[in-house]
Amino acid sequence: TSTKLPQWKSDLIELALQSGILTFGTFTLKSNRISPYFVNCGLFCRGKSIRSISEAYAQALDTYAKENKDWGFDVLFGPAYKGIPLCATTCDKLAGLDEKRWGDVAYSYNRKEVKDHGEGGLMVGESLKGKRVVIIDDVITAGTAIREAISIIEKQGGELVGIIVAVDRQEKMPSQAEKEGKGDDGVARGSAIGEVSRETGVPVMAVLTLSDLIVEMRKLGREEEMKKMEDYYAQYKPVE
Ligand code: OMP
Repeated sequence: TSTKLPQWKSDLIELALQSGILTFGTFTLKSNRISPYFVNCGLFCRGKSIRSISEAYAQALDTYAKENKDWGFDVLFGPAYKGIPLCATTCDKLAGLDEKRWGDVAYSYNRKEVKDHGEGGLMVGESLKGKRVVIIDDVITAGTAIREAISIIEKQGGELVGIIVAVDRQEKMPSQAEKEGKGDDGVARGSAIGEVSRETGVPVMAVLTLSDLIVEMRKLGREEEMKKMEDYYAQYKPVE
């Protein structure tokens, strides 16, 4: 982790620091792991920050599509709640990048509670049935949240073709014992992102990785926090 980041990544990480999106302390994660840093994408809530992150997602998707000519998608699915503004704003940015190519891509999200009146149901926005769907989500750690989103797409009859997150924390899969709250077993395992990609056969893209965050923290001279991130990375580092 000694490489230089492109300017847009540095800018995005600095914005995340200023906005409290990337914070430091002691955080218990969904996976029960205790992390010295946390990424709260719900705080991409000001005009300039939601604009930056949605532009970054759109750029990443557009770049992937240019590099893989037979790849494309019809719907950007943002799992509730944090995926909701992300799918809508990224859809808008895609249309802005290339309306001919992306202008008909729609967004969709689920409700956490099924609505029993009006149009009813679990889903809002474009139907997923028979569509090529990309999941847009905030952070991937152990892959649990992404798996829930995948199962919604399956139930709705969509075809998953890709996954994109803002931050890949670059962590290994949890063991069964760890899932049950018994702590890390210290055994080497593959990455959450790699495992999800292998299981589904679709690309899992990330705008930023933990390595990127560490590089930027070093550049900013925030040695203490950088060291804690490096130690955490060493503990949960995946093997490929
Ligand atoms: P997994 O389900 O273990 O992949 O964890 C990802 C989810 O945890 C995200 O969708 C978030 O809800 C939450 N999370 C963050 O938002 N930021 C973090 O830095 C870490 C987590 C987390 O709990 O792992």
